[in-house]
Amino acid sequence: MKRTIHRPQLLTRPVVVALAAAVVLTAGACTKSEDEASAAPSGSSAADAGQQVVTPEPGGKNCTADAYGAKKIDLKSATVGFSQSEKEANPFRIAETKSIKDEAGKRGVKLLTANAQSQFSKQISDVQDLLAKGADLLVVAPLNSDGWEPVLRAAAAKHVPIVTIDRKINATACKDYVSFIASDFVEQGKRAADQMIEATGGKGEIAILLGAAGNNVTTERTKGFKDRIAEKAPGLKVVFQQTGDFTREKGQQVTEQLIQSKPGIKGIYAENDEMGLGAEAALKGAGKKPGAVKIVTVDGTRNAVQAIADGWISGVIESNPRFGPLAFQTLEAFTQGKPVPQDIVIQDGAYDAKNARQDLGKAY
Ligand code: GZL
Repeated sequence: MKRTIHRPQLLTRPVVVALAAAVVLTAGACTKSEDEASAAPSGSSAADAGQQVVTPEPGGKNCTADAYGAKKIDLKSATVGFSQSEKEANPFRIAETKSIKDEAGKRGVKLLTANAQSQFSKQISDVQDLLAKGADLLVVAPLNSDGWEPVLRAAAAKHVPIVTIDRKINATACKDYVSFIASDFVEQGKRAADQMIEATGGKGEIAILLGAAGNNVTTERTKGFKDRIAEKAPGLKVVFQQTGDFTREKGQQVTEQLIQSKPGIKGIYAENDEMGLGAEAALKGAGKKPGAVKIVTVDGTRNAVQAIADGWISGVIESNPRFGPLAFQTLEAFTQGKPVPQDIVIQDGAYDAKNARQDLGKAY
């Protein structure tokens, strides 16, 4: 699916959840006006609260409860099951889970939660368990893209609709799942490449700390980055790439190996902040000074944005994990019989030396 995305200014976003709601709700010719659909938190724009902004996709396909074969449900009296993929050691996951819980609480919706602790087999059994406990609707943050068939069959047998957030599952929209809400990860990779080109002057040897294998985020962030480098800075050569599994510990270990084998490395593209912070620790341990090796990462966690202010990281592309409002708006519209977009692409900001200090409060 072609994903078009606006390139937002550095975190100066248009508003917000009302737009998002309009996109989600008006897809079904909703009767609410934009400002009724979902107001930003009182006293501030949702952008200040870091809520997700949707990139309208007028030509996108929709899904309705009838087409999906879902039974009529009143969200207010329903039980929603949330399956989280990775352990809550990564601020991305902490913020993501908090956003889902906060939105359920705001709406007074009963929420059952499970965390797979980064083990795919556990995520499969977690979802089966949520179904057994009576979940009427599921929100799933998948660890992997493949292997979901058993869960999809079990949910379909119980007519339990699934909304997927963050990572994509290889299945059929509006049959196996209702809607997929996520960032544009190829675009994130391209924007990270732009920051790397700026930081390095477009010449020299660079390395990639790859995310975990088996999911679209890693493949798409890698593709976006490499395509952009090839297009804009052929003088930058990727001479090393290895997975750091999206963890700080592995990111540090791999970087320690990297600087042994490639002492002249000029830049490191870490496919998430945690690995980027691991790389920083490795460089510190090797006696390097801040900025000696240019680090660019993706997520937008507080620690990484602070590391920009401290000179260790050159740039961070945001990957906004606050899926709660959009996920529940999608469930609400869907259970009211309104068509919802099968693909909802959110916009992400970015941080660099120019805005890190002033926008630190928007990081998570
Ligand atoms: C991206 C998400 C990634 C984060 C990592 O949306 O799937 O998984 O970038 C996390 O921090 O491990």
